[in-house]
Amino acid sequence: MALQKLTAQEQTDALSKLKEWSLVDGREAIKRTLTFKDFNAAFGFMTRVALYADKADHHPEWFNVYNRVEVTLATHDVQGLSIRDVKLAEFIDEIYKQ
Ligand code: HBI
Repeated sequence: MALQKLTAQEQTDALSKLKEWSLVDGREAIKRTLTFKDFNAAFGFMTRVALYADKADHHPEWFNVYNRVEVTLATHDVQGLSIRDVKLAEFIDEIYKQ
């Protein structure tokens, strides 16, 4: 089945579960900022996410400076949010907790 864009209700439901994420102003995308003890930890996190993203063929838009990583998720193919963004956000939350 083709990738579907989340409906407004599905977006609301997803964001109610993804409590650390927020909508990007003026864009159907979600964002979260994560901080780590140092750059090594931040880059290690990014490496884990990168491997997941490449396997899932769904890549984050992100910015890193030292121990901070700002992540934005959206699905270009549907010009909005899809289940892939929810799954990637869940993965990010899971490994960030570890
Ligand atoms: N990553 N975030 C994101 N959104 C996409 O639509 C996307 C992607 N990675 C690869 C990908 N699409 C491929 O399916 C091609 O559309 C580039």
